[in-house]
Amino acid sequence: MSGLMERLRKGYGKKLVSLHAWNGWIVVILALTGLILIGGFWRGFLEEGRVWIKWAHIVVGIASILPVIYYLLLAGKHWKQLKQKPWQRFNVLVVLGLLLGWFGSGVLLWQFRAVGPSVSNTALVVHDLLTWIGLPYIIYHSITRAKWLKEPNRRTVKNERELDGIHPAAPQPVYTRKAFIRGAIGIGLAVTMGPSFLKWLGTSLGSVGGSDTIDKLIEKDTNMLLPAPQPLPASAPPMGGGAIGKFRVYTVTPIPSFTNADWSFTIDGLVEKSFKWDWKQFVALKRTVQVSDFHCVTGWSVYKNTWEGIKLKELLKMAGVNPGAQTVKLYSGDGVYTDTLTLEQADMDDVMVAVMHDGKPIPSDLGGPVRLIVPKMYAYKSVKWLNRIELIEGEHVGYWEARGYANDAWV
Ligand SMILES: Nc1nc2c(c(=O)[nH]1)N[C@H]1C(S)=C(S)[C@@H](COP(=O)(O)O)O[C@H]1N2
Ligand SMILES: [Mo]
Repeated sequence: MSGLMERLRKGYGKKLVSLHAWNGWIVVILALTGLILIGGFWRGFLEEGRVWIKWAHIVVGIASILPVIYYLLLAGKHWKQLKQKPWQRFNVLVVLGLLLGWFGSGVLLWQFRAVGPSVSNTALVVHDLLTWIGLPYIIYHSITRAKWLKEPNRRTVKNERELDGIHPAAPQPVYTRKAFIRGAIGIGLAVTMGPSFLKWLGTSLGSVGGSDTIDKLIEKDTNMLLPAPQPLPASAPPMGGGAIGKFRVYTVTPIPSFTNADWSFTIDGLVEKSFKWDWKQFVALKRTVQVSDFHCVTGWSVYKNTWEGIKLKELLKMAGVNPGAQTVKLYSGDGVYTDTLTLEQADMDDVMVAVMHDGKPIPSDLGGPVRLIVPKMYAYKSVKWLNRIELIEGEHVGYWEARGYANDAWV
C-alpha cells in the first residue's frame, strides 16, 4: 500500500498509469469471481467455496469505487488533455459508465433484503447486461492495447509523454497487420461470447410469459413417468395467466431423472402412519392450485406461477405428526440436497408439493416430477426432485445453510 501511495505522489502521469493498473486488476478479479458465480458448472463443484467467492466479489466490488473516485479527482486535467482524442474520451466514458453501473447495481444486489425483489431483479438484469457488454469491450481494449500488438519500444515511451502532456501524440500511421489482428480479435470475441450473450438476452429480457422456454425444457424432459398428471381446470389455462420471468436452472448435482420403476415419494420419521407412494398413487392424491411468486436469493424472480400440487400441510395431516417431532426434513431425489422447515412454517397454506406448473408437468430441469414450493421464503427452501419428507426431533442444517446461506429465508 505504501508503495502505491508513493507512486501516486509522484507525477500526475504516473498516477494515471498506476490507477489504470489497479483498476485493471480489480476488473480481472471481479470478472473471474463473477463468472464463477454465474457459471452453473461451478455451483455444485465449489460448495462452500462459492460463498467465499461471493464475499470476495462483494468486497472487491465495493473497493472498486476507490480508483473511480480517485480518477474523478484527476479527471478535469485528463479530460482537457484528451481534447484531440475523441476515441480516448469515449473510452474513458464507457469505462466510467461500466464501473459506476456495476458498482450501483452490485450494491443493490448485495443489499437485496433491504431493497426487495423487484429492485434487485432490475439490478441483476443491469449487472448482467453491463457484464455482457462491458467484459468483451474491456477484453478487446486490453488485448489490442497490449504491448505485443504495438511496434517495439513505442508503447511505453509514447504513453508517458502523452500522459505528461509534454508531447502531442505522433500521427498514427495505418498498420494493416494491426488492423487485421484487431478485427480478428473482435470477431473471436463475438463468436465466443455472442451466443451466451444472446442466450442471456433471451432468458433475462424477452422474458414475459416464460412458458415457451419452459416448453423447450419439457421437450427435453428426461423423466419417464406415466400416467401424466391431468391438470385441474384452474391450472389449464393457468389461473395466474402464465408465469412472468424465467427460471435459472440450479442444481448441485447432475440433473436426476426418474422412471416409474425408481421413483417413489416417502413420508416417514416421527409420524403415526408413514407412506411410500409410487407415481401412480401419488398422481391420484387430491391436488389444489395456487398462484405465487418465486424469488431466488441471488436476485431473480419469476412472478405469477400457477402451481398445482398437494399442500404440505395436507400430507402432514395424512401422516399424523407425532408430538415429539420438531422439524420437517426435506430430501431431494438427487441424493445430496436437503432443507428443512419448522412445523409452523410447514403449516403455511401456500407451502406446496408441486406436480405441475402453468398446467404442465414440471420438467426435470426445474425439479420435476415433484418439487417443493415455499413462496414466502427464498427458493433455496424449494427443494427440487423432492421425494422424501421426514419428521425429526431437533434440527437439521440444509445444503445451502451449511454453506453459509442464512437459516432465515423469509423474503
Ligand atoms: N435439489 C435441489 N433443489 C434446489 C436447488 C438445488 O441446487 N438442488 N437450488 C435451490 C435454489 S438456490 C433455487 S433459487 C431454486 C431454483 O429453482 P430452478 O432451478 O427450478 O430455477 O431451487 C432450489 N432447490
Ligand atoms: Mo436460489
